[in-house]
Amino acid sequence: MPDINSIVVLTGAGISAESGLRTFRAEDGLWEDHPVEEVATPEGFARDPALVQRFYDERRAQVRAAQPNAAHEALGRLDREFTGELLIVTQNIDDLHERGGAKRVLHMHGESLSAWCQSCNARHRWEDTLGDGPPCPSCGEAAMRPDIVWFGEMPYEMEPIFDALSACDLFVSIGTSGAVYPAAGFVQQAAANGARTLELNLEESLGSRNFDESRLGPASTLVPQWVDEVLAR
Ligand code: BV8
Repeated sequence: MPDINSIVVLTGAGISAESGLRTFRAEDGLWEDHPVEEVATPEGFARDPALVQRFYDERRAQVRAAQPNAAHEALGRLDREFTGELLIVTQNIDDLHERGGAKRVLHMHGESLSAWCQSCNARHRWEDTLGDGPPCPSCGEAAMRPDIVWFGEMPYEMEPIFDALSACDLFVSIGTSGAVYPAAGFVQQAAANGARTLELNLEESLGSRNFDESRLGPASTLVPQWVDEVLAR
């Protein structure tokens, strides 16, 4: 197999499922009888800010109570020991990659533990609730929203992500259904630039046919195995 000098890993909710954090499409995809796609939008926030703040306050508390699992820790080991280029692009808003030891992580859909002031545009690490309208530490206004990329909003860090996809020789997708763009299109972008593509997922996804290889099973088993393979080369 050709040398591996540059890896891009894309992760989705499935990598955090075994840490007890709910995925989007496993259950009925509803929250308080609202479709998540409706809650996770600027329109949903404008229509009912208290409902959307409650949704994210609850998930922020769940993120803080969750622990990284063997898959997050294996990617932390890869980050420490792989001497080539590595970028972990996550669609997840939890901080389990960081707590699992990974450093080269980009949160393309924002972060649960970050608050974004709509009055002065400052962003703050935030571990508590936002629903009660706390004052922004920078400007004092009660105008902070979750620092999350909602449907219809531009994902973060797209330029460094596209650069990494153009340069990588291996693209690995872990725990994502391939339902949401532009993340779901990354595999084609990497393949078009000559990268090999590998999917590690519990079940076949919407994008499985786009991968050179698909391994089905829980991330906590598949990811440590794959990291061992890469580091043994
Ligand atoms: C954009 C943050 C424009 C929120 C999320 C019409 C109008 C407007 C936009 C669109 C439109 N039609 C299409 C679009 C684009 C839209 C989109 O793709 N919609 C979909 C619904 C069709 N995308 C956007 O709006 C994006 N922005 O397009 O901007 C633009 C773009 C470029 C340039 C200019 C303008 C923004 C999308 C971001 C939305 N925010 N999250 C929050 O977290 O609350 S999306 C959310 O769902 C997640 O972040 C994630 O990205 C996404 C998909 O979820 P997954 O992570 O894949 O989780 P899922 O449950 O689906 O799957 C889990 C998988 O894990 C399963 O396959 C399962 O088998 C597996 N699994 C389960 N357990 C395990 C496991 N695998 C391994 N081990 C296990 N134990």
